[in-house]
Amino acid sequence: MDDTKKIQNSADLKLQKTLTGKILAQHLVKGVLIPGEEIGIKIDQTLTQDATGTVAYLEAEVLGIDRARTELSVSYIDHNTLKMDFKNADDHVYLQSVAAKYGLILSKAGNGICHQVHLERFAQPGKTLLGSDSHTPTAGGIGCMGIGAGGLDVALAIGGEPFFLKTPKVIGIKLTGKLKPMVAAKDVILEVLRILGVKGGVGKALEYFGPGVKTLSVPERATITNMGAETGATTSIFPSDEVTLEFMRCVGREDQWVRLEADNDVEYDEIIEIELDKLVPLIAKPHSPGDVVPVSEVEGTKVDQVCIGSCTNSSFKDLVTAAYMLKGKRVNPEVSLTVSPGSMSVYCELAERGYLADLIAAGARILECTCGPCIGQGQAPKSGAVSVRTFNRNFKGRSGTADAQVYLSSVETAVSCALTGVITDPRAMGELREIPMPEKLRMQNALIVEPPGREEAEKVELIRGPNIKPIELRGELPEIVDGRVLIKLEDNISTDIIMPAGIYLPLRSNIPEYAKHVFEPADPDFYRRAKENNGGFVIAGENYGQGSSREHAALCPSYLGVKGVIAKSFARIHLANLINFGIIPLTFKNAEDYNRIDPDDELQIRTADLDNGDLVLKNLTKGVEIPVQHTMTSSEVIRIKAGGSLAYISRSNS
Ligand code: MIC
Ligand code: SF4
Repeated sequence: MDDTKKIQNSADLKLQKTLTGKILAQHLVKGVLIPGEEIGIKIDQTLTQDATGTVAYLEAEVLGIDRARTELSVSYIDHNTLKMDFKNADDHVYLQSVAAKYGLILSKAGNGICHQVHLERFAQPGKTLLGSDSHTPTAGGIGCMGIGAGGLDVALAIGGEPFFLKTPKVIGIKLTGKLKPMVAAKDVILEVLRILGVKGGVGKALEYFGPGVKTLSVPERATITNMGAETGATTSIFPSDEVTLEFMRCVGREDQWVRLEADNDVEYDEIIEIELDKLVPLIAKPHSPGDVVPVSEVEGTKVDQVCIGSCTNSSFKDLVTAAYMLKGKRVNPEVSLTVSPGSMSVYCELAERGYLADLIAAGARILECTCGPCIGQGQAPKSGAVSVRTFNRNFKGRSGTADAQVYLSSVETAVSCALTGVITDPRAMGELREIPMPEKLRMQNALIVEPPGREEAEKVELIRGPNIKPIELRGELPEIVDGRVLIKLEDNISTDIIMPAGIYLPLRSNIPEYAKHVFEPADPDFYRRAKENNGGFVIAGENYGQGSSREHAALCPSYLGVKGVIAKSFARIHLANLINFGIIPLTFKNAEDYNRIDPDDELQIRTADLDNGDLVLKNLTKGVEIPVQHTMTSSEVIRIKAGGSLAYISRSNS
């Protein structure tokens, strides 16, 4: 055996003792499990949501996919539910027709937030789940490997193709002790974010272990795995144990339970230890989920708005916690409090047990079971407002108000703020009674539509309203790729800056219209300049494209002719999306070369040079050559030269 092989085998063995490695190994169809190496894995389940789903299914049409080949695929409608005009309504009808034709389960608007519903009804320990939403790792709370991806990757997985990813390193997060009263699972993940920051998880999986694990219920674990996405991690996962079994019994799926955990002699690439009993209530300050401090540090700040819900904190336990704290009290008159239940099952249970009445009587405004304010769909704060939210993202402007100050906290902290009108450490509010979990959470089926059988499905016509425009394919790269620098950006640019959501969500299935808003929060003139220059380049700092999985953040710039992004580093999902839509992703070999490029400079690279990982970027304006590199595999280089994966696959199929 040669040396490289020996090293490979030992890396392989080490990884396979982790829970992450075990699930990857069971699903491996291509490559070797060595951190950093590309592998292909079989996907058991997929999920899409409407804001990414319409385009994913339009792409599935381009790819000629006719029927889901997964064990289970679900299409959720939970982001764009307000239907201010025909656009969203048309999208919903399209999604319903797609679900019937392709054999997908449809979760209609009002049924709940995709990750909450998936956790309750479908996620299974040991399975792989690919979702066109960055918070798909929520399913890790039940021991299911959830990974977020662009819609094209999900469409391919629906068609039975493997999903390709770089094998992650595994960080073991050891939990010891038990949380003190008024300290919540949300504080655990805020602590992880305080330690790792918003890019510390890139290329890694976060795997929880240790004696503290059994003190956390599945929904609490899911809060933690959900927000692991904010570290940039590929996935986050908890073992499947008796607590998992108890949850699966509660939702009527105990037959799907299997025990899963890492081996006793597991060796993680890195270990972070969190003593649960030492944790204090934490809060992420504006405008980054990674800017975490103890609540006590910002105590007394006046609060205008509190929002409870989102895929991070909308479980039965979360909302009963809110109801207990609010019962018989009154929300501070200067605060507007909203509550969005995570699923219809949670909502009904709250109603049946009287908790809903407690929330309403205290002055909480109950919103639909959807993403709502989290994605800027309503409840935009007043100008300059302070909003405390139990959500996972507080990027500037995401709430719909550019100068709002959004803080992220646990339900306990958020309710304390709603009652007092200022940021308050929840421990000052007294102790919370033990929350009684229902023995059974009755699943509500009124808004779930099962697909018809194959024969019926063949007769289904896809219904496309006038706002749904076909996806255009990009042409092959010319020999020389050149153009102007259209914009130069700093570190940690989120997809909310590249392709804002909020009021523009109804344009998700209309790329020509949506593209008019590319980079609008950073530079409202970008669209005009991109058009005038016939595209060009984007220069960025570290962690470019952090946040959502929305492929529109690549698809729309690609539509405007953006040719390449040269950054200090990229976020995982966005990098894949750039390749899918033909935008060349390059990084500086020397980070300080970022300073050798200015807006409007004329840049040039040779397409043939992409065959090497290292290449030269010419800055023709400044007369300098800048060494840059890429991490694309040889097959990704072929695809980018063809105008991106979508263009490549669809031309190869025809
Ligand atoms: C988000 O939280 O940013 C979203 C909206 O859920 C996105 C998906 C999208 O943009 O549609 C995500 O997290 O991937
Ligand atoms: Fe919806 Fe917010 Fe969760 Fe994204 S983060 S899926 S917008 S609730």
